[in-house]
Amino acid sequence: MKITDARVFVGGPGKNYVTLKIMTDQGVYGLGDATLNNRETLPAAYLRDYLIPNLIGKDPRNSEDIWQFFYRGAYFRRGPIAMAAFGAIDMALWDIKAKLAGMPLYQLFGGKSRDGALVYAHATGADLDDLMESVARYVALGYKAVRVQCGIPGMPTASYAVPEQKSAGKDHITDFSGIIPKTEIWDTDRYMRFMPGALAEVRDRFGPELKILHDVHHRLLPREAAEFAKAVEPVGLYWLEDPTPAEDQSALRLIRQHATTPIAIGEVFNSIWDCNALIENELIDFIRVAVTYAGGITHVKRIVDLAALHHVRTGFHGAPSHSPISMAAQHHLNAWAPNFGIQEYLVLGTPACDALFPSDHALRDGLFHVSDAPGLGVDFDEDEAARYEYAPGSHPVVRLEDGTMWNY
Ligand code: CS2
Ligand code: MG
Repeated sequence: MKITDARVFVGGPGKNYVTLKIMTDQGVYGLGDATLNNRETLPAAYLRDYLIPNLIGKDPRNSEDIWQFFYRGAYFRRGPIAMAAFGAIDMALWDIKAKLAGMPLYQLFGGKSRDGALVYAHATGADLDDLMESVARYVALGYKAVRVQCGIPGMPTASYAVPEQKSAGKDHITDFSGIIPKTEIWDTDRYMRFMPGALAEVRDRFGPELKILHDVHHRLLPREAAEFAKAVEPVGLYWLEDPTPAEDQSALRLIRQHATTPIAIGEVFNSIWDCNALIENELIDFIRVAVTYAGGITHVKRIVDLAALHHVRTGFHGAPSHSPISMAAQHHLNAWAPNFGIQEYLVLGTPACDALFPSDHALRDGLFHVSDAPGLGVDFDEDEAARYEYAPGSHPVVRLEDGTMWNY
């Protein structure tokens, strides 16, 4: 069996999805997602200019050797651009393999460990009242877990994932449009004074059953993160996410020394080497890697298996930048993983997105039910794709009030 062609499509409804389609001489094709948020043209170029010419003629069933060929052959290893490009190829080859087997992908991992996989939604508000309405809306929709972000009184601008104005019942998605980044102003003291109490009020309002998550988004120093994690212990968070930048994996020791609040880290990681110390030293409770950013299914499965040895559960990233293709790959891993925790899930299901990526995956009562169709269980409509083109975007930048650059 041979790969005969592969094509890359950049674009989609409100997002620059980077979709890879790999064709074979047996007519079976596979789909992959190389969407690196706000740097989409880079993995697309890597695929078109370097990787696809080396794919043609290869046997698509040899997904491990192909992964090793690209990873070891790159010489300059790892990094989000390369691993997103490898990730798309890897997803597509697993899609082909499962289609050849006539099975949904999770069967090739070892079958189902659960029927429905727990997901969490994003609640947010410009202020506490606005946030409470947002949480109530998701609870009413049947979500059992909700991430909670709130505007901070006195903060000069809106903070991470918080609307400038009251959201008034609308979902808030960060505006990444334009190549020149918007600037957020951050003040840790105001955040530290307000946010623990806000989380406690959500707990008081919605009771002990609701799983409450919060994303610090890399904004605190390790000591501040330890203080915050201790302050919110009584809230009983499901997790505290990215409390401090985790390039310094050992910095997380300080949090563990002072608090029992569960810690989730990993969405910015692109290889097992970014998180092996966090996992092996049991400094985190959830690993947040994304199949696209971390080299695809083959590499993420290695991370999941390492995590399982150390009581670390999965909590795969699921921001709107991930197309239904990589989300499908994650849903299949979620169905299988013995150490599954939770899946971040922002409703992609707009009619335009469903038309571009038809699938019968389903969310019911806060649980995600993966498709039993062969392969990933998602397709790609090239006619629909022709309607979209690339639109440059950029993450906001964050500065402290004195102008010092900080972490977005
Ligand atoms: C966030 C992400 O979903 C999350 O947990 O951290 O949405 C993150 O802000 C974006 O992926 C950045 O591109
Ligand atoms: Mg996050």
